[in-house]
Amino acid sequence: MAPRNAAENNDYEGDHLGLDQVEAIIADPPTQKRPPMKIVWRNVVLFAVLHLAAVYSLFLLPQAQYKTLLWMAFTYWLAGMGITAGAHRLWSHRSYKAKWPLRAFLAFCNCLSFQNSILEWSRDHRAHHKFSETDADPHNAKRGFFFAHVGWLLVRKHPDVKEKGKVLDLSDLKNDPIVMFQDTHYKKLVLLFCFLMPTYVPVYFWGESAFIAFYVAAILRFTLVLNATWLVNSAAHMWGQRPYDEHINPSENYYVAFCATGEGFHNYHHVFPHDYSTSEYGWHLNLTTVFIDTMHFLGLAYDRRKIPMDVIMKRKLRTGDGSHR
Ligand code: ST9
Ligand code: ZN
Ligand code: ZN
Repeated sequence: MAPRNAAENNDYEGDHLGLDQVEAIIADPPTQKRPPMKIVWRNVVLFAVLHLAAVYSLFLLPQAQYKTLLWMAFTYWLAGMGITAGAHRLWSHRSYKAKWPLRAFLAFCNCLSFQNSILEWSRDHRAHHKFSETDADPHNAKRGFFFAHVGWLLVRKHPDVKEKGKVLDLSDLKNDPIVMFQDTHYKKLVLLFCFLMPTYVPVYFWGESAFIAFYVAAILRFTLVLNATWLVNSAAHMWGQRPYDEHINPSENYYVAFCATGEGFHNYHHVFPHDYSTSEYGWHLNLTTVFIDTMHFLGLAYDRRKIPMDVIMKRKLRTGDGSHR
């Protein structure tokens, strides 16, 4: 079955700001002064150590067996699918539906990425879209590249995130037993799948040293996936073309799309957040769409939502920057 027309049943958001957002801003305009930031030193230290260890891992790459390098690439892709096809396109946006074996697989992949549980990730991401680039957006890109990239994980959240975030409806996530199981057992699952499993496989199956396997397949791969994801919040909110809406900051950034398995078409995504391809196009620089389409072929994914061409064209002509006409 072809992808479903997401414009049917009024179930897609074609505008950057919904009516409820405009009303919220009028009722409570953003304040210019922000409360002082409360730095979470534990996170600062942990992320600094992680990145130093990742740099150290780069020097170990020449000593790693080629199978370990392939394994690292494969686990990068698995962790990526847990975020892009899982937490993002399936659970945050409901841009397609998945049968339980696929949801279980994506929840497992999501543990490899260690980016907070699906429930927490999706809550923050829904806030990011609903209150985009205001203080209620957890990684508000108006606060600069560093804040949007990683700084937001090093400080307590702005009170608006918690206050305005209360209106978010998370009932669909709370009714998904796979999401709730992952949330309940999150720490153990992360230890097992983000760190132990990626280290154990190269040691057991092709005799790699545990030291190299840990640094390359766990630490370096984890740090690279984190930074590829963070680039969507930072670089893709700053640099690139804006063919769908020139009035918003999210941009079409092909470098980010490449690193983030298809998630760099961010101007399109903020205008049409319910499109399962997060892009006007299908498989172009978009391994995640290839994956979802393959799952659809296997009968595990269905009801993929796609914005019709005429809606996209009208929007480009009305609000785009002219770069894709
Ligand atoms: C990580 C996440 O890296 C990365 C996400 C990136 C998203 C990118 C999206 C782009 C599109 C997709 C691209 C994919 C590309 C993939 C490429 C792959 C190759 N709404 O959070 P707390 C309330 S994580 C409503 O503790 P603090 C709530 O009541 C890295 N309410 O705030 C909550 O209580 P509870 C690993 C909200 O204390 C309470 O506030 N993880 C919301 O200010 C407290 O929440 C870490 O390092 C909301 N949105 O602390 C952990 N938010 O939860 C880092 C909060 O009980 N995090 N509330 O319901 C922390 O340590 C803390 O969260 C903190 C803030 C210090 C940052
Ligand atoms: Zn965004
Ligand atoms: Zn999104």
